[in-house]
Amino acid sequence: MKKFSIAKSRRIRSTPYTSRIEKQGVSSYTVYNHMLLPTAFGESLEEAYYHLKKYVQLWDVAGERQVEITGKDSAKLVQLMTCRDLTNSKDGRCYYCPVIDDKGGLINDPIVLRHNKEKWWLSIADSDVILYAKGLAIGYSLQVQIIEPNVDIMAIQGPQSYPLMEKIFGNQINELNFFDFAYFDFKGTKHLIARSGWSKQGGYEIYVENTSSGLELYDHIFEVGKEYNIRPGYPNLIERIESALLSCGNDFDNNDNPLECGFDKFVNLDTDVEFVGKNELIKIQSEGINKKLMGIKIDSKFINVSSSMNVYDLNNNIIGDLRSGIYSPHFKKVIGIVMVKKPFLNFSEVCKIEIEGESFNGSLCELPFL
Ligand code: THG
Repeated sequence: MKKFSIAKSRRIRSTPYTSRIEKQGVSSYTVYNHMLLPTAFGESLEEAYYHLKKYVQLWDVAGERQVEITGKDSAKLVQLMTCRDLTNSKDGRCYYCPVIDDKGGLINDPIVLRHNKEKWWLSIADSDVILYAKGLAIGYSLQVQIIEPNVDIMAIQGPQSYPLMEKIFGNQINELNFFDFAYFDFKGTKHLIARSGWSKQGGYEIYVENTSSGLELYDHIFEVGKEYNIRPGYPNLIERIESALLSCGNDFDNNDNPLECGFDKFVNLDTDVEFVGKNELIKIQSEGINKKLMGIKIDSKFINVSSSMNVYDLNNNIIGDLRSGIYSPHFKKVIGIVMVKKPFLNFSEVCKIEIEGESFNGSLCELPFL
């Protein structure tokens, strides 16, 4: 596949770490929330995958922007946006929350951070959630302030992130459970650190609000991290598909609802909370879904997914569309995420897909793969 360079401009925002990663050899970018997100450092995706599973990486994921909602009605607005019941949510906790519209269609799948009842961050995937939040606040006459604060996340991912972060922040950091967050001191500046990240290899995310301290911390992490074989990295396509971490805009979009995407445990329809699209989701739940995200394993060594690819049965009926896929070293075949149409949800026969002009056999499976 031909490669193209990216034309930078103010619209495609750099991050505070861009100059750092460019010195460290970043070789390609994508754009996420109108911001640069690294996708390679000269090495192959597979090399980066093995490294991530064994050591530790620092990722510039500043593109995971925060929508900050504060004020008297902030809890009400956050709840209006998500089908996950946040009534019993706690300060200092993260919540993975589907954001949906009035038709039940997915808008985003942020991590919601509850600072307190009147201060929330939505750590968003790639869509303009802030505009939706502002529209709802206007429509419902809510007393809230909505901004995109200067918060730039660096993720520390991989098994060696634990000893590395302990060395830098002390053993108090070990008290963070998965999806907890708290503030930790680095040379006199407090940084919000959550135990989270877009991999299943363990780690943390540092929500940097003070850029100059953040850059000093960035350099310090690489200095201390030498001993743990740290490298600059980025969300890894192989690892995230093996782990079935869904990607908004790739695996689902506004034409899909959370029940079709396996977000059932984050869809709370039995409580009396008010959110946009609730009646629609109740209707969908009672009538049943028309399609569902599933896994696929394909007897191929390669695939390059840059748009939906049809998956067929042996009679050339379209079973569904493949939305992400990559060769998996673990399964020794291509694995992917497919939106399967209703008649085929229990399909257990051989299916087919065309990759670069050649037909390959595959089989559907439930998610997650592992
Ligand atoms: N970290 C932060 N912000 C983000 C992401 C992130 N914003 C964009 C994007 N990633 C949002 N999407 C996800 C998807 C999955 C998870 C987090 C963010 C995730 N899921 C766990 C899982 O599926 O096992 C846990 C979900 C749960 O059980 O609560 O971590 O990565 N800051």
